[in-house]
Amino acid sequence: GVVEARLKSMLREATDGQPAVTPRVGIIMGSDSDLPVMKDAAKVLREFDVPCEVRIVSAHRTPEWMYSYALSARERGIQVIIAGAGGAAHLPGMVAALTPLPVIGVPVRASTLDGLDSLLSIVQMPRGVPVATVAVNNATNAALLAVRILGAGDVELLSRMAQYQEDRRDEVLIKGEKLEK
Ligand code: RP5
Repeated sequence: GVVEARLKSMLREATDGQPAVTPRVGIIMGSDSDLPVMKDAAKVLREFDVPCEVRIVSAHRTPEWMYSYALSARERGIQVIIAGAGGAAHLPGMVAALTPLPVIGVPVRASTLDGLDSLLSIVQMPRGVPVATVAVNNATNAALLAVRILGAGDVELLSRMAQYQEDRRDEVLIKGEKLEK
């Protein structure tokens, strides 16, 4: 039926549908309702000229697709995965269990419990299967961390990160100066 066809096309996408530029970062999230938060990660990566792909991958609603995505990410050239989810946020941990790639988890604040549920679901991983967890809704930091990870083997990217930090510092200093006047 319709669902099977959709599932098949999604699974195919994980292996065939390669974009022209090989994405280095995979941004995935449990639901399209996570997109308003997770789009910040794509924005930061664009600023750093790091090619990424954005996909809805649900650990609970599309487990086969999650499995296929995580297992194929490495051979498709993905180097870091950013995974956002809310509530019973199992996606980042399950993906980390399936791939040797670094996984950064973004706890998304769901409608109840203020995101504490998401945070604890993502951060409390068992020894041996790490997920680098950022603050609730902080997809920006997830992308910045991905840039730093990639920067460890990419001098050009690391100097861009140093420049980014200088720019942030200058912003604060300029604001401080304005206050003093
Ligand atoms: C999680 O459940 C998603 O990551 C999302 O944060 C939350 C709610 O999803 P929807 O019911 O809005 O699709 O799986």
